[in-house]
Amino acid sequence: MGTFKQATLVFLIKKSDLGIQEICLAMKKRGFGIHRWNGVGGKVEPGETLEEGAKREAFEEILVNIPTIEKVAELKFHFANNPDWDMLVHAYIAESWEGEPTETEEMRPQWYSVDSIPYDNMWPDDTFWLPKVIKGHKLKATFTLGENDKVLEQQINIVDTL
Ligand code: 6OG
Repeated sequence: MGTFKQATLVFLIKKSDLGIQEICLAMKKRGFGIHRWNGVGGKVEPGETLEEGAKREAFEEILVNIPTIEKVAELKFHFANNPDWDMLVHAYIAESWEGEPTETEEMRPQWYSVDSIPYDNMWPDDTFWLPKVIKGHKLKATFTLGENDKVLEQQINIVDTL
């Protein structure tokens, strides 16, 4: 097993009385996860908290300032063929922000209805855990990914608090 680097992942969301209706995904234009839709986020820098790192990345990647984020998942990813990539991802949602999500050199944001999330062009694990987050659950999950990022093993635990 490699060591688990810490990373963040943030989804802007629009809610109605019925729950989450829309989610802002961003197309990764370069680097790790290129050509996949995802939340915004990245590695945490020395001296910053997870939340500070999450907010910094949201500004760098889609130019929004986020006052408050809510943690919704802790995702442990083990890459069987590339243990160097192993990562513990802290995932958040944000219901309010300042500025419009804007394309940068790193990401191209787009709003999606929760009924038409482009799972075929996302990390293969997302199909297992993101629907639960959209339903309003919090969770801790572990995934092992193999060849072509295929999900080989998964365990998802719904939790009350994170
Ligand atoms: P940088 O290397 O760009 O940070 N990330 C994942 N996101 C999803 N949805 N599924 C995965 O399945 C992921 N693995 C990593 C966390 C990497 C960014 O990619 C996310 C970070 O936001 C394996 O700095």
